[in-house]
Parts: sequence; structure tokens; C-alpha cells
Amino acid sequence: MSIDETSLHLKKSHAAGGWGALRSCGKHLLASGSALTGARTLLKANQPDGFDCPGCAWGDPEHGSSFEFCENGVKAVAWESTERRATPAFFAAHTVSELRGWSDYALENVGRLTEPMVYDRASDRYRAVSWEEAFAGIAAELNALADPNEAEFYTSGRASNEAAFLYQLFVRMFGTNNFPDCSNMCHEASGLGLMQSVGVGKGTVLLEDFEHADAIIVIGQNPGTNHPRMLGDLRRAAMRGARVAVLNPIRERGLERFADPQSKIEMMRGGSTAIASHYFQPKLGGDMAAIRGAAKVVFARDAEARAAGRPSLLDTAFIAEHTVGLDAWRAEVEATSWERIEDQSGLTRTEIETLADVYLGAERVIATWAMGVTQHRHSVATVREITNFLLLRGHIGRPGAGLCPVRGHSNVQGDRTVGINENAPEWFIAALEREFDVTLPRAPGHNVLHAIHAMVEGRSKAFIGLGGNFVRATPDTQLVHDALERCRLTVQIATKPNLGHMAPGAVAYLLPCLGRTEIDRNSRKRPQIVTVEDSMSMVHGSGGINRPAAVTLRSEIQIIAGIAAATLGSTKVDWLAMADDYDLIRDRIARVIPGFEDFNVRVRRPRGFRLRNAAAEREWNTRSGRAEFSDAPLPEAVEHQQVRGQKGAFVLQTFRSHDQYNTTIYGLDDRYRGVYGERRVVFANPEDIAELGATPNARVDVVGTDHDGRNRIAEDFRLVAYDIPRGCVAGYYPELNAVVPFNKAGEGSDTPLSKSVMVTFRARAA
Ligand SMILES: Nc1nc2c(c(=O)[nH]1)N[C@H]1C(S)=C(S)[C@@H](COP(=O)(O)OP(=O)(O)OC[C@H]3O[C@@H](n4cnc5c(=O)[nH]c(N)nc54)[C@H](O)[C@@H]3O)O[C@H]1N2
Ligand SMILES: Nc1nc2c(c(=O)[nH]1)N[C@H]1C(S)=C(S)[C@@H](COP(=O)(O)OP(=O)(O)OC[C@H]3O[C@@H](n4cnc5c(=O)[nH]c(N)nc54)[C@H](O)[C@@H]3O)O[C@H]1N2
Ligand SMILES: [Mo]
Repeated sequence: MSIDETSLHLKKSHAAGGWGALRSCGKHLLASGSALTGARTLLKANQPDGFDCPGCAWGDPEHGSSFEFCENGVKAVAWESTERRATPAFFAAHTVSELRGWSDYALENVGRLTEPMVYDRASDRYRAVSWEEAFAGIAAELNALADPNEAEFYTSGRASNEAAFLYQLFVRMFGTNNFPDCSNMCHEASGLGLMQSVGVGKGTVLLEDFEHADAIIVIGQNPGTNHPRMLGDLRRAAMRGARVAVLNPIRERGLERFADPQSKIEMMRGGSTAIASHYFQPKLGGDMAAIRGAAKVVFARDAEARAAGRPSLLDTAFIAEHTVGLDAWRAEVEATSWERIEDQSGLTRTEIETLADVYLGAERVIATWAMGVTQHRHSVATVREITNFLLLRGHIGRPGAGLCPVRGHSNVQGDRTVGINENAPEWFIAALEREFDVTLPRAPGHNVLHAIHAMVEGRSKAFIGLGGNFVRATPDTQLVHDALERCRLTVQIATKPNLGHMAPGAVAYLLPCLGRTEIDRNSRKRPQIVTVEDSMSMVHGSGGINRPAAVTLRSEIQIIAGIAAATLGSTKVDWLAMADDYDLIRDRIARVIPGFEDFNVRVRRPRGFRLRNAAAEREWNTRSGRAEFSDAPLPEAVEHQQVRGQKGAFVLQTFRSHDQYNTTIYGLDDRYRGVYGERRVVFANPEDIAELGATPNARVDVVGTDHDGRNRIAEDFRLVAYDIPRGCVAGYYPELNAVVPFNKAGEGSDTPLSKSVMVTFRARAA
């Protein structure tokens, strides 16, 4: 297949969004068997008196009355409000060994869990158990551990602030700081890099800033699929004439053209808006080099300007007053050769000069990024390089400019704010101690990779999962599955069955909880609200509107309180009272965490309130009290450089299709990339396919090439010829997690290298 045919394949499929998105919405509502409730439910998503969309963490507009939905928000809502149920009768009919052979897709399709279940080893089945028995059983196991540090307490980022705060309080009082968290696999590098550079581990922009930016640099993210509401903001910016420069090895359709399903004119005329004014396709892991190259151009142009007696192109006043370390970085940039920059980035000098021109041509620049930046070995350094670049012209702390790591799970940022942190700052622990009159452990606990190692080595014996799918989201799927099965205790708090639940420990509970779209009533039948924080640090309320999937369900908060009361007793903390009135939890949060003063009042205002971001006000909580330029050298060689010259070796990125939410698979299509009815595909450059001696569509096994004694093979994938840089290939998570190694991680961040996995291919017999 020639390159032309490949790109034809892309051209045929028009813009992202549009009628295709609307058709897909209808399909997902109907398939979930919840068209009516679904449609009503959607009208309440991200509304002041509705629930927070369980999809992504993009912010909500000020003018909240014009209801903003997106195709993938529809899928998330329809998925939760399905009519299907995974009842005790279902579990009676299937052994766990049998269910282990099902796909994630098939398991979640069984529907919502309805009753607490306990694993019965003799019959290899889950059977119903009462809530009280479950809590007592879990408490007995936790209290029988030799050391509280033998337990791992995982959190997935959908948990509300109230659930997460109560959970971390319970875990610390139990005696450990073991908080493996989905964000360890996600934006950890953003939090760390930003903390080091500007003193706050969060983005500095508000949604309104997108209305004022002249240039938006979108690095390593695919908003058309993962943050569709962001496309609306990019589209409005593009229509105003702002430049949108994209860095992505793949030409993602949503970043090229977007038809807003909510724009009547665009829908009637079949039109669409071009989003990216500039599209650069670096090689995997090449962004730090690309940004460094652009900075090199800016420094050179600045020197020329000054030599010619013109004013500096840098914001010298800002740099002098607010930053340290520019000279060291400039020296490092100037010492990095163009040859090195071009080779590592995979971009030409001319392309990088164009990127620098976009930057220099703008008064107000925003940089956004997601997993294409954070899931590499040098991700912290890359986040800091991006920050350096914006600091050069003072693009932090003024309207229309700033840093925007686009978060994943709808409350992953809030969970960290309220204490899901294996290495929480001293002030936070001390404040909890004062507030609750308790003594808490100080030693840093486990992140995701530590937890896996501890379970593999038998040092950890209990695993509690507050949502999520630990087995499928982590690297080395089989190894993690086996590690969980070897545990003495596993507890999974979930809405639907998934493969992670099919790795039961010796004692195993599966506890069904309410979803965010459902009404959560207390003992006096009063509906409760929870709160979440979005990517722009806006905290707002969320209250469900649907009837619960079963009367037996409890909220995450009630479940945590039940476990805590049974394990620790209620003398220090009245767990059950807090679980019966979430205002009481918010009162405690308000007293422990700065920025939450008057929490219960402010959260009931439309749109909630913003947590102060000091960096956005040019107050720098760093060691030096200023924003700090980093001066790390480029990596010696990133993975695509390491595999070059080894015949048949590639670097693989694992990303999301359009029909999935992380490990939840909604459907088997990836409409924007032209893949239908299958997920076992690997996208590769046609010339690479030819050089392999293969033909497009050939079936291959993907083989991990980390020589650490483990064999890593993901079987039976179809090679798809695609517009992707040579030496780089791509395929879907979680199917490919089998080849992601658990013993390699980001420097400083400990994030698995999900976007730079070294692989080869093995032909399959036809
Ligand atoms: N519908 C839906 N929404 C979601 C999710 C979902 O699964 N489904 N997941 C949520 C979560 S938890 C998260 S973290 C976010 C994830 O949001 P994204 O970060 O957009 O997720 P990925 O699909 O991993 O996409 C990574 C993108 O980065 C590009 N990329 C990969 N490697 C590189 C690189 O080295 N350099 C550059 N420049 N680009 C690279 C890929 O080509 C791809 O376009 O989305 C959230 N929202
Ligand atoms: N190879 C590879 N691996 C990756 C990534 C990648 O890009 N590539 N991305 C990483 C990223 S960014 C992330 S964030 C992680 C995600 O890791 P997780 O957060 O662990 O995974 P999810 O798939 O989001 O979790 C889905 C499960 O959550 C449960 N659930 C859904 N809603 C609720 C709820 O309201 N309450 C409760 N208690 N449970 C609920 C359901 O049972 C569902 O099966 O995966 C990481 N893993
Ligand atoms: Mo994520």
C-alpha cells in the first residue's frame, strides 16, 4: 500500500464530530437499553443542579445553561444508566475461572452489580453476602495483618472529593500511606514537573483563557476522543483566528477538522472548522527535543533583535522579577546541536522554526498536554521544558496564557487535592492529626509500581480498590493478575464487573456502589450531593437524578464508612454520621485544606468555586520563591533512537480508541481512525510494513523486547498501514498492556512507559 492510499483512507472520513457523532450517540443510548432515561440524564450533565459528567475532567463553561454534551460523555452516561444487571443469579451461573476467559467488553456488558458478593473458593463462584457480613469480614482480615503496610489502597479518579477524603483518613488511621492511584499512571509527571517549576502541581489556566489566547500548542493528546468538549473551545479559538499548533505523531482527525454537533449552521451545511493551523508529527518521545529546538530559535532571534538594537523578544522584566535559572537553561539549549534535536524529535529544523514563529507571533500562548507527554521515561523533564518555553515570554499568570495539563478521570485532580497521596506534605498530615485528634504515619507509602512489586514479592497481602480496574490498567497484565490472586484479601468497590474482579484473593469481596448519575439518599431520604474538581481547579457539586440501579446499592462513601467503622471503631471519628450527611465531611475538609473555607455554602453556587492557584497569580511556592527554569540535558537516546538499526524493532505507544473509557470498552469501532469491529490492530508506517517483509493486514504477535527474563507477548493483531513516523507504531490499551513492562518507569514520576514500549513482531501462520 502506498502512502497516498493510506492518507486517502483518512481523507474519506471527513471531520470529527458532526452527524457521525450524533448517530453514534443514539446508537449507544439504544444499545444500553436506556434511551429515555439516558436522554433525560444527559440534559442534567454538567448543569448546576445535575451531576458532573463521569467522562473527562475538562472544565464547564460559565454560561452553564446552554447544555454542553459530547458524544463520549453520552457513552459514559449511557454505560452507567443501563437497564442490564449483574445479579447473584448471573454469578451463580458462571465460575470465576470461566469469567476470566471473557473480555472486558463482555463482562461490563452484563450490567450493573446489584448486591455485595463474596468469593467462595470451593465452588469458584461469587455469592451474595450481607453488607454487615462483608464489612465484618474485611475488618477481620485487615486487623489480622502483621503490619498495616501490608495493605494497598488503590483509588481510581472517579471517586468524589468526599469519598476520597474519607478513604484516605481511614487508611492513614489504619496505619499506612499506601495509596497507589490511577494518577501514578497518568499525570504524575505533570504534577511533579509543575511543582518543581512553578510551585503548584496543577494547570494555571481557566476555560476563559481559551477565549483570549492567540496561540494554543496542543501536545500529545487526542481531544476529539478523550476531551471532546475541549474541541468546542479550540474551535471557537480557531474561528477567532488564534493559531492552534499540534504536536502528535498521528494525524488525529478531531485536531484537524471538527463539526460541532451543537452548531446548527455547521450541521445543516455539512460544514466543519479547521482546528489545527499547524500540525507537526514528532516521533514518540520527541517533544522535549522539539520544544528545545523551538527555544533555540527564540534565543537566536532574540540575539539578532538585540544586536540590531531592537527590543528583546523575551519578557525580560518578568524573567528578572519572577524567575531563576534562565542562563543555565540557555547555555544547555545552545549546547544542544540541531542534529541532535532533529534526530530525537523526528522533526526538521524548518518545522521547528515554524513552531517557534507561531510562538513568537502570539501575545498570549497556552500549552496543553496529556498522555503523549506524561507516559515516557523523560516526562518530568519534558513538562519542565514546556514550562521553560512559556516562561521565556511571561506566558504564565496573565489572561489568555498559561499551562494546561488536561486531566483524565473526572475527579483525578480533586482526589489528590483531598489527600490521595502516598507522599503527602507534612502540613497536610499535621492538619488531619489536629482535626481528628489522631496520630498518623509519616513514612512515604506505595505508588502503583511499588504496590505491584510488594504484592509480587508477597510483602503486601491485601488489596482494596476504590473503583478502577487495577489488573487491566497496569503493566504486565498476567503478572499483576497473579499477584492479586496471591493476596490474602481483595476488595473491589465497583459499579460493573470487570476482569480485575476475576483475580480474587483467598478472601475476596465485590461491593456494588451507586454511580454518579444516581440519586443518593440518606437515612432521612434526603438527596446528598458530592463534589469534584476539574482541570481548571473549579470545584463544583454533583447530584444524581436517576433511580439507583438496585435498592441494595450503597454509595462509595457509605461503603468506606462501613469498612472503617468495622475496622477501627467509631470513637475518634463518627464514620456513619459522616456517611449519612456529606455536609459533615465537607466541614472537615474545610477545616483541614486551605481554599475550602465555607465549602458547603460555596459549592452550592452555580459553577462552584475555584481553588486558588498561586502560580496563576505569579506567586511561586518553590524553593527559591521564583519560577525555576530547568536545565536538564536531552536524553542520550529516546526509544525510537534505541531501536533504530535493529531490524524489526519498534517503539509502540498504547492509546485509546474512540469507543472506550480506559479499560471499559463501549464498542469495537475507532471511527476517526477508520477501524471498525475490531481492537486487535497495530498502526504502522507502510514502509516499515514493507521492510518487515509483511503486507498490510498481515496478522502478527506483538513481542515485548525487554530482556529481564519475562516473556511478553500479545497475540494476534492486524497490521494497519497508517500515517505514522517510521520506527513508531501504535495500538490500543488495555489489550497491549501485556507487553508494557512493570519494571521500567518514568524518571521521578514512576509512571509506566505506556507510550514507549520496545517491541518486535512475529508473523502468525496464515
Ligand atoms: N472517551 C474517553 N475519554 C477519556 C478517556 C477514555 O479512555 N475515553 N480517558 C480519560 C483519561 S484517564 C485520560 S488520562 C485522558 C487521556 O487523554 P489522551 O492523552 O488524549 O489519551 P491517549 O488516547 O492515550 O492519547 C494520547 C495521544 O498522544 C499522542 N502521542 C502518543 N505519544 C506521543 C508522543 O511521544 N508525543 C506526542 N506529541 N504525542 C504522542 C497519541 O498519538 C494520541 O493522540 O482522557 C480521559 N478521557
Ligand atoms: N498501556 C496503557 N495503560 C494505561 C494507560 C495508557 O494510556 N496505556 N493509561 C493509564 C491511565 S491515564 C489511567 S487514568 C489508568 C486508569 O485506570 P483505572 O482508573 O483503574 O481504570 P478504569 O478503566 O477507568 O476503571 C474502570 C472500572 O471502574 C469501575 N467504575 C466505573 N464507575 C465507577 C464508579 O462510579 N465508582 C466505582 N467505585 N467504580 C466505578 C467499573 O467497575 C469499571 O470496570 O490506566 C492507565 N493505564
Ligand atoms: Mo488518566
